[in-house]
Amino acid sequence: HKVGILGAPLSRGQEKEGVKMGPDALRKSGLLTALQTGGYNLKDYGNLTFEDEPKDEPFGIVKMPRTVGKANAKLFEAVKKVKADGRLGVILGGDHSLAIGSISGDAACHSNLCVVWVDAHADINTPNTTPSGNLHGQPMSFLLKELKTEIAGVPGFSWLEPCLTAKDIVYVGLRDVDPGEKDIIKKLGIKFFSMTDVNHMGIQKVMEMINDYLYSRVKKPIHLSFDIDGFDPVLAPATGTPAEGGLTYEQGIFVANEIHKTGLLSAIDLVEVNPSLGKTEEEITSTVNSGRDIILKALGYLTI
Ligand code: DIR
Ligand code: MN
Ligand code: MN
Ligand code: MN
Repeated sequence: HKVGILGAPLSRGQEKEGVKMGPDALRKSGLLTALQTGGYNLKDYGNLTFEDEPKDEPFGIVKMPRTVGKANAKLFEAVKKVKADGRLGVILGGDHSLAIGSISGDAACHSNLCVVWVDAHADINTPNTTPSGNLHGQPMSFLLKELKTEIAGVPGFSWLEPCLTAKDIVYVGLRDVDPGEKDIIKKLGIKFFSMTDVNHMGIQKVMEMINDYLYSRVKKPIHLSFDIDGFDPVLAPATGTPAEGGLTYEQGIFVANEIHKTGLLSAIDLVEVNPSLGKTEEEITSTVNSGRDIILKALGYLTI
């Protein structure tokens, strides 16, 4: 496999600075050496650098729109480059607003891209429904063609053309979804498997249904966008918005392995690892290593 690693220390999609240390923490976990030892053809594209835009006034209550927009434009170009080089993209975050640039860049090379979004949250608030104003709770609304009118006029995003339709995406692990998000998911008929669904039918059945729904009929490249808060906080506490009752280590690894087995993975985002929010060294290590293992599994790296 040809793999491209790209660090995206974006933090302005939410309010906890430490998430910009995510990429380096994941690098230090032995991710790259494992892949090299495993015989992968690896290229490290380094970490992008992002700067705050001057006078970045809120748009309505949406915070830092120009800064997040410009960072995503840069990431969009960088991911396009990784894909043009014929590599599977591994994007290390950074907060989840980076999915706007990452998925747009991936879709620019694969018009039929589909997305598996693992998260406690749906991240589909619009600038009109967002309760927090944080852009990491909104990336999906910037990516969906159906919601194009909802994001009109947000400064910093004039470069963006929505690349997905509602039927191209599936959620796994939802358990903290805002009322406005529920309305959108229902209205657009977006497929989701909440933690309640996972607990009732089992992760194996869930992945079978995702397979049937998304890519079994017509083979489509898959973008896996994995928010570390999809995991239970017992396992991954060092993250900005933890939510009780999440995926176990084994369930997360199962998701990653099922996606690997399709042979269709195009790129993976691993986001919201915030080392500064670990209360102990053990909490940091557990969070970072869980993220590292998701990436390794999705790439088919054998741990035995
Ligand atoms: C909440 C939290 N739905 C918001 N979102 C988070 O701010 O829109 N996304 N934490 O990861
Ligand atoms: Mn989340
Ligand atoms: Mn998220
Ligand atoms: Mn393989």
